[in-house]
Amino acid sequence: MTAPTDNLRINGERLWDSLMEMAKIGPGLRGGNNRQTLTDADGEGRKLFEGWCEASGLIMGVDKMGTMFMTRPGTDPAALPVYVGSHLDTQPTGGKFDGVLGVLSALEVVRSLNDLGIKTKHPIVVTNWANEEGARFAPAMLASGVFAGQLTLDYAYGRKDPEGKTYGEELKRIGWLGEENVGARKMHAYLEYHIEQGPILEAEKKQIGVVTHCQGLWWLEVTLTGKEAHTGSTPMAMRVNAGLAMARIIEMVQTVAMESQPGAVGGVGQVFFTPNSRNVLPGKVVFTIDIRSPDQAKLDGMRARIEEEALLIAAELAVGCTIEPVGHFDPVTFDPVLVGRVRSAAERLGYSNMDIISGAGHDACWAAKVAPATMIMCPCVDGLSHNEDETITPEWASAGADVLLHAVLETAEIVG
Ligand code: HGY
Ligand code: MN
Ligand code: MN
Repeated sequence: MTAPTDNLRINGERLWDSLMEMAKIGPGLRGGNNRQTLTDADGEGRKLFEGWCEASGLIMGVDKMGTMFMTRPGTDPAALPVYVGSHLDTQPTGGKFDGVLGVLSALEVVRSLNDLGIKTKHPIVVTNWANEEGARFAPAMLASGVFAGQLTLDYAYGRKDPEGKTYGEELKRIGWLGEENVGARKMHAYLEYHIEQGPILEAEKKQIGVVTHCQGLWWLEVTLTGKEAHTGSTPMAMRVNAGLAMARIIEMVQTVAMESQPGAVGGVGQVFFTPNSRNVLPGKVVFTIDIRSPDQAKLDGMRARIEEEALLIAAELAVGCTIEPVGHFDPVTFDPVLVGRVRSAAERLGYSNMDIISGAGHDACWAAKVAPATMIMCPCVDGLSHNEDETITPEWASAGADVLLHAVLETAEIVG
């Protein structure tokens, strides 16, 4: 017996056009995007998104972290809203779909409901979380972390980019400092659609990832203090070599991650040398270790071992070493009821699907602290993301958005 809504689909062409339109803002050097948080490009992307939402009859609210909440009213104003979204900010060499697919698919759900004249009991709020990436202002998921009460507004405002500009200053500068208190909004549920950013769905030939969990994360910022000296005239035995200590620590992180298999990753993506001159041994090296695992004990065990061994490595080279956690969340279990709705929607729509654990972190990880939350994923070509070559197909994009439409409808409750 099919329900009248079983055949509902979003408008895939309109979704793809919107994705390509947004991709024109903050272009990267190789076809991807560089629309980093609170840059002018971010501001431009926000304006485009705001205009589209206005044209769809949505009412905008912005909080003190700059997160955008675009509301489609429900029939029951007392009913808590269903929030649906992701992020429009990108990595410096980001792709066109990371985050953006989730925000614009949420808007496409609203556009489709408007086309079909469908009303829902609960309001639906299309959400663009500020600073999901944490590329310019660490940590990742900063705004959703404040929203979920895991980080303070003052801490967030004080976060600095590599040029020393603070989040608070830049938010004011681009004109997106909202008035709403962060976290004052209460959610009936939160759903996020996102590209997998890994190779599993494509390899398994599945169209939909039913996301049951997200692995936990530590970002450990290591500061090594060596002695600036001439790289030519300083004898090897006289060197206090912070660069060498960094290299040995990065090698150790790789070893710890490999010895913690299965279900563990570790690596370093960002390093700063001071004075960063070719013929000066660095006086200071600052780098961030990124370790993750879906297993709490394994994640914390990796952190403890890496901190202990890093201090030993530095001591052997007489290099000063401090380690500060600058990002963290525990492994997340998403809401089983919402996960079930995603799975049954994919089945009903005839989309191949499998349960999956998210390798990347998402705003849904913090939203899950304050409301029932879950995610939907689509494959990406070669599992590639955080790379300008990040690619999905229009068919993959639409399939996930169709599942999002059905999961949102079931959660927001169709009226009439
Ligand atoms: O780091 C992450 O997992 C996400 O891309 N911010
Ligand atoms: Mn993302
Ligand atoms: Mn990302």
